[in-house]
Amino acid sequence: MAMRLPLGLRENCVRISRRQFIRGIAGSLTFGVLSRFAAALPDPVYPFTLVPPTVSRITWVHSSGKSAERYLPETDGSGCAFLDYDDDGWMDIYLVNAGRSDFFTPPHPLHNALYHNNRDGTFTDVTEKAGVTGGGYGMGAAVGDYNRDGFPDIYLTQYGRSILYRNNGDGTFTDVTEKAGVAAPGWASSAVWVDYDNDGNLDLFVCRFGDFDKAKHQHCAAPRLPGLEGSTEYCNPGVYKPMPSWLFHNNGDGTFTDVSQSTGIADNPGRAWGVVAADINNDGWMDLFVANDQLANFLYVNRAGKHFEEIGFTSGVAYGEGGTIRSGMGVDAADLHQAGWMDLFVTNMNHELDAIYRNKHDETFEDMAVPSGIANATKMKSGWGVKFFDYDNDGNLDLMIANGHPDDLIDVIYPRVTYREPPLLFHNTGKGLKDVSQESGPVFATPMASRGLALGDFNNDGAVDVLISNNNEAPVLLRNVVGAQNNWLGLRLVGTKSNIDAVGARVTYQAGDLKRSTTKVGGGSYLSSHDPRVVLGIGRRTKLDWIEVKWPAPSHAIERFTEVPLNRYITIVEGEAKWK
Ligand SMILES: [Ca+2]
Ligand SMILES: [Ca+2]
Ligand SMILES: [Ca+2]
Ligand SMILES: [Ca+2]
Repeated sequence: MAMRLPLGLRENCVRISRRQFIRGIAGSLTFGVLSRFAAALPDPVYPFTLVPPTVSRITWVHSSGKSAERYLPETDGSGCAFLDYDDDGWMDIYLVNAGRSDFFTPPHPLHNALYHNNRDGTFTDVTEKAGVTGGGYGMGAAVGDYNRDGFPDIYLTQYGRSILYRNNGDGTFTDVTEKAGVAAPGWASSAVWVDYDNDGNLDLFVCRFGDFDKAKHQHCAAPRLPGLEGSTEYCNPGVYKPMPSWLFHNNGDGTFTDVSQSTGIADNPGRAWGVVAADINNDGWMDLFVANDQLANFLYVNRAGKHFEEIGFTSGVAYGEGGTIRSGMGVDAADLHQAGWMDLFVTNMNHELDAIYRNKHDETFEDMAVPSGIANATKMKSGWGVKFFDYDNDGNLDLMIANGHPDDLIDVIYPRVTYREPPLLFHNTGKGLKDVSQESGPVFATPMASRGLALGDFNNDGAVDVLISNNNEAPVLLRNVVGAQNNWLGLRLVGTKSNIDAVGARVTYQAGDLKRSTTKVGGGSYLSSHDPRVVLGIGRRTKLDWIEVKWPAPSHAIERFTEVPLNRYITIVEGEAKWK
């Protein structure tokens, strides 16, 4: 298949090589000549550089099956994931494709892609051998070790029927969907693994979008504008009836029970796109924040593992300014303000503004989008994948958002909004988030039809890299080139009493004057899954005085470590009182 890189990135590859070329020349010149050279050609270090497919060997390209009828799923996928499927300590990559469905018959077989990390910056496609090709119209991936064997399993969400791939531990996977009972028939979007009832096993929450199939497809005529005569546009998702999401309880024996009804999840029909699991009220029970399209967002507060109370409206996270319904897509949660409470983020469409909700410690939130500058930066953009992470390892959480308008006719319909949009990068100055996209180089000036965004340190240098999946285009792998300039410690947390992936664990650390706390949330972003490791950044400080791991329920154990190394990954197994 021909490689279709987003247009701007072809140019960027050339620009990057030219800069590297100049660096090469400069290295061979005398110091005096070098300084004159440097003065003439300022060469800023941008935080992320594109790893082109010629280098990464990731040549897989997403095909959405775009049709003249403009069936809605065509423009909403697909997602991506970082996971270490062979447990060799190096993050591999999974990419989800569209495929056969009632509205789409691919002209040639489409498949998802599992890329093995060769530990030298290149990847090898091992999809066929691994047996994770998919086969339906794929949407997203949620990775979690549901059977606690040390090998991460993949839940592939699809339009039609989703698939649970159990990792066999030998480089292959088995489709165990039927036995497990997690098919979730309908249009599944994002999913998340989280232990909602604190029994130590990872349960599965699956977002469901509205009631759509080919027979229910609605025809939405494009506005009568020159060039669009007789065209169909992607309908506003609000035309499709909302449907409830699914919650599956992990029985611990390879099977799951659908508890959507008994836990109250089924009482709330939605058009769910993104989900993140985090304990928003610090009561030890993991809650769920769900973004809905053209509907109030849901905040499911977990009442002792028995019932989820949906408090989106009363908590202040359901709507935009003045009670407007927005097009929620991606979500994330983090203790941005270092107050010990989880704040929330939602990406929305152009003119709706993304939302950044500060936790007020009483099950209510305040949207800080305007005072934080998030509103201004996201005003004309349509956001999907989003994640908080400390990309420069200075100890302060930063933020990246993947963008792109869902309607491919929007450039004609609304001249100031574009179908392809560049991602946004926000740097945390210590006082707040600053939009640094403009000064962060070609990646953040390149329009893409982005959807998924996954975090993962693929080269194990402690600088967390980013994978962005684009609709009907090649994915984009971004290497972080600034994170390793600061000092860091990477943690792989392995739960024994608590869930093995340590979802919900909280790590507090001190390095001299710097004290920070970071929480392992479940999921977040859009249709995507992330490197399960936690990286603690300490800036230029040269020693970590101590780290403290608070394991999630049921143990709630707190373990403190004082003699820890820097600039490498270590593994901490719950209850072993030592790292390795
Ligand atoms: Ca690996
Ligand atoms: Ca497993
Ligand atoms: Ca809670
Ligand atoms: Ca930072």
